[in-house]
Amino acid sequence: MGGSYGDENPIAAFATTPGKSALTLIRCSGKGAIELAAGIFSKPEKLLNAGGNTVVHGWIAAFDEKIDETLVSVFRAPKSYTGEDSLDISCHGGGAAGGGVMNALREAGFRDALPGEFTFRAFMNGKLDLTRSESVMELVSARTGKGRRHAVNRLSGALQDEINAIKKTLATVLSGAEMFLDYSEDEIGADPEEAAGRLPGKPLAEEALVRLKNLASSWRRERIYQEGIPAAIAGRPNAGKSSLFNLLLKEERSIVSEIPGTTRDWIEAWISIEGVPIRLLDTAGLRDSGDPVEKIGVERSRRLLEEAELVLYLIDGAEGLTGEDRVFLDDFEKAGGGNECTPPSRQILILWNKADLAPMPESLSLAAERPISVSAKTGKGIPELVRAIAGALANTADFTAFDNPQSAALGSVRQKNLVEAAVAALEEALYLADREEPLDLIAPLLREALNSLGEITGEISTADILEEMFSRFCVGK
Ligand SMILES: Nc1nc2c(ncn2[C@@H]2O[C@H](COP(=O)(O)OP(=O)(O)OP(=O)(O)O)[C@@H](O)[C@H]2O)c(=O)[nH]1
Ligand SMILES: [Mg+2]
Repeated sequence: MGGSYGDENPIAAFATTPGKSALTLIRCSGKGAIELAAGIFSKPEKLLNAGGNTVVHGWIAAFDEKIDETLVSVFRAPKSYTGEDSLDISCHGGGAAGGGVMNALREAGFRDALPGEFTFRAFMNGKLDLTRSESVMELVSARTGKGRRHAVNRLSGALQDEINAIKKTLATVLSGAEMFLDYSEDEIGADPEEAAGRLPGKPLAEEALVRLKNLASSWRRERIYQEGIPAAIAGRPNAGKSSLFNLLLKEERSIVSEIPGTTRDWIEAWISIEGVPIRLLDTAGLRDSGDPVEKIGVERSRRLLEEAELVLYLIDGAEGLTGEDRVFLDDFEKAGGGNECTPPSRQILILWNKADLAPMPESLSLAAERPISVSAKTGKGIPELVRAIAGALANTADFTAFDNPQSAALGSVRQKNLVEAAVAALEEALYLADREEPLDLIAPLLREALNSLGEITGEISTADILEEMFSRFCVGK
C-alpha cells in the first residue's frame, strides 16, 4: 500500500537496524493504530483499554500462529512523539522475529513508513519546529560526543529560541515602520518629508543583524561536526602512508607492503581528534607510473588532495628528501597554501617518517617549519603529530566558541541559506535607512528577512520543501 507524507494512515517501521541483537523495536503511529494492533494481539482488550504511557505484555499472532512475544508501549494522542496514537513494539532481535511482526502489522492494515515520516508527523502536529526536527536526524548520525552535544543543543530548542528572539525584534521594527507608513501623515502628525527614511527602531534592526551574522558564521564549525574535516595522507610510494593511516585508525585497514605502489585506490575512514571528526584518506603514492591502473590511482589522489582541508605529507626518511617531494611541496604552496596576508585555505603538515631507520637531519626545514619526526612502525612521534593536527584544526575553525553548549548555532545548509537570505535583506534595508530612503522601500525588505526566518523554524513552509527535507531522514525516525 503506497502512502504520502501528510496523510494520517497508520504507519509502521523498524526503529532499530534488523540484525543479531537482543531486541528489535518496531514503531507504529497513526489514526486507529492501537485498534489495528489489537487485532493481531493475544490480549486485545488489554491493549484497547491501556492508558497512555503504559506497557502491555503479550503475543503478536497472525496467519494462525504465534509470531513473537512482545512488550508493547502504548502512547495516546496527543502525548506521543508524533502527537498521534502510537505503539513501540519490542520484539526479539534478529531479522526473523521483527520481520514476522512487520508482516503481521502490514496484514493488519499498517503501511510502511516513509523516511522521516514519524518526525514529519511530529512537526505537522506542532510537537517540534523544523530546527528541532532536523536535529533529530543530526543526532542519529552524530559520529562523536561533541557532534551529539551540538545536535542535542538544537533538539533542546537553542536555535529555535534564538531565531524566535531575532524574529521578535525584527517584527517590532517592521510594525513600527508600517505604523509610520499608515499614520504618519494624519494621525501622528509628523511631516512626511521629515519622517522619510527615519527607520524607527533602527538600533534594534542593527542588533538583529549582528545576531544573524553570528549564526551564519556558526555553520562553518557545525558543518565540520556533521561532515568531518577531509584530511589526506600523501607522499611518494612506499613512504609509509598506509602504515600511518592504520596507526591513526588503530586498525589494519589499508594494505601495507614493501612494494611501492601498493595502494591503488583511496581508502576513507573516520577518526576523532580531540572530539573533532576527521575523514582520513589514504591515497596512492604520487609518482609517474607506466602502469595504467596505478596511473588512475595517482590521478584520483591528486584530485582528493585538492579537496582535502588538511594534508599530511610523508617524506620517506629511509630515502631522504627527494626532488619529487620538493616539487609537491612547492606546488602546494603556490596553489593556495596561504601567505602572511591570507590564511591558508588548506593546511599541510610535513612528516619525516621511518625515523626509526633514519633520523631527521638536524638542519632540515621546509616551508619555514621543521617537519614532525614520526615512525609509523614504532609509533614514535605520534602524540606530537596528534597535537599538531589538533593545532591545525584550530586554525581551520574556531572551536572554542563551539564548546559552549548554550550557544545557538546552525545545523544544516538549508538553515544557513535562509539565514544568509535574511542577512542580505536586512543589510539592504539598513543601507536604505542610512540613505534616508522612504520607509515603503524598507518595510518589504524587513518582511523578506522575517519570512526567511519563518522558513527556518517552519512557520512558513511549502509541502515540497518539507517532503524534500524529511525524505532524507532514515526510515523509522
Ligand atoms: N622501519 C619502518 N618501516 C616503515 C615505516 N612506515 C612504513 N614502513 C614500511 O614501509 C613499507 C611501505 O609502507 P606502506 O605503508 O605500505 O607505504 P605507502 O606509502 O602506503 O606505499 P604505497 O601504497 O605503495 O604508496 C612497508 O614495508 C612498511 O612496513 C616506519 O616508520 N619505519
Ligand atoms: Mg599505501
